[in-house]
Amino acid sequence: MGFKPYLFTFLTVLFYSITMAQSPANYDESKVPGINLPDPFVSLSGRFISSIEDWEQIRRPEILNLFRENIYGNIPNDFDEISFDEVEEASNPYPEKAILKEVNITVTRNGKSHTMRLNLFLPKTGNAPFPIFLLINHRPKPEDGSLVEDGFWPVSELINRGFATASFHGETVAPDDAERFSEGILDTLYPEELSKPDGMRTLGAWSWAAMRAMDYFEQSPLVDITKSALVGHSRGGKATLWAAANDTRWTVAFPNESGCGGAAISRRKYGETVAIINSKFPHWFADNFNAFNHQEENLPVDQHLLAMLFAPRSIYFASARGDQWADPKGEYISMQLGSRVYAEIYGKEVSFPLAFEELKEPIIQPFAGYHIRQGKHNLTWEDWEHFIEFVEIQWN
Ligand code: GTR
Repeated sequence: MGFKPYLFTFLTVLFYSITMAQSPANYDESKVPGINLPDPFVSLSGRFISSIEDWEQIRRPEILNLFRENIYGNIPNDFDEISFDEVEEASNPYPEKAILKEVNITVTRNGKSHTMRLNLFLPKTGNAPFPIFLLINHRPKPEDGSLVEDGFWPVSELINRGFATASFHGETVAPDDAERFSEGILDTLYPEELSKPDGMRTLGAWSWAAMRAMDYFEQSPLVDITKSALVGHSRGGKATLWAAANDTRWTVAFPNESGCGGAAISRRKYGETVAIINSKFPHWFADNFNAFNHQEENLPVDQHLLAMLFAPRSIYFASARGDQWADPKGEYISMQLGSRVYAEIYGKEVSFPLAFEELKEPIIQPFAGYHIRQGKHNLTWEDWEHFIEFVEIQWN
């Protein structure tokens, strides 16, 4: 057997990628590199952006496109047909106070179809149309067929407070699996995305699904989309950010503990890094994102710019003290910097004057908010309570 240089090169690269990706995460603030963030208010051609018109016509589309191309990939939005069919499969856990609608959303493109399931609860009392919270549920469907998970999707409490609420499971659109992720809408509806370096991957597919849910709400007389909030936890939080940055029909987004590739500033390299996430979850982001493994400083954007895409709608980030993997401080800084768009472009009073270390209470104000709670990485009723307080300020 002769010497095979290509095999040697392959093994060297493999070894290097594995060891580098496994280099331990940094949790030492003194080792966070000095960072130089892209300026939100200077366009790629060097134009200084200070008016709403320049922001909306030039800079916002430019930033959105940079995220698309380099990080999240496409969300193809063309299809031939969409239909909404109600089915009755699960039992309603709250028949006394809520109506359950199980909706099959079927999308057809080039003669092929995919059906996703949306579960919607509407209050039995009160007047339609109802404000809505949609949860992107990245967890597997419970085996016992139940729809609701205590705390994570607190349907009963949301109904008590007069909200409609819905969720879908990400796995029914794109499985959360590096081998099987295409066995959903990618293989069926958008196979050409698979060979593109900026092609849609799992997080993009979940974002696409949130848009199809919004298509349903938009035509429903029971849902008020001028009061619509998208919620997701962790990987679902990353998809929440990307979905609602693209789809301006959402009026508020709540990425909870979304961390790396979500709310946190990538250049801090604190906790999970771009190289770690791309090696553990190669199916989440566009292939182009790999170019920034260990080279976050070369990204043409950072996550504070994503927060800015919500203006003049509202955006709220949430962290947990026991979730250092997601870099809570990086999530907060991203909100502090991102919220500058409200003051500097839209002339609104929005500010986060406290340093991260000084935070004691949730910051709940018009347009932008943040909280950090005690405890571990999870989506809990405590998080939802603050989300409700926040929408009550935005929507009343
Ligand atoms: C972790 C991953 C995070 C986060 C989390 C989750 O393993 O590293 O980026 O998304 O999973 O989704 O709970």
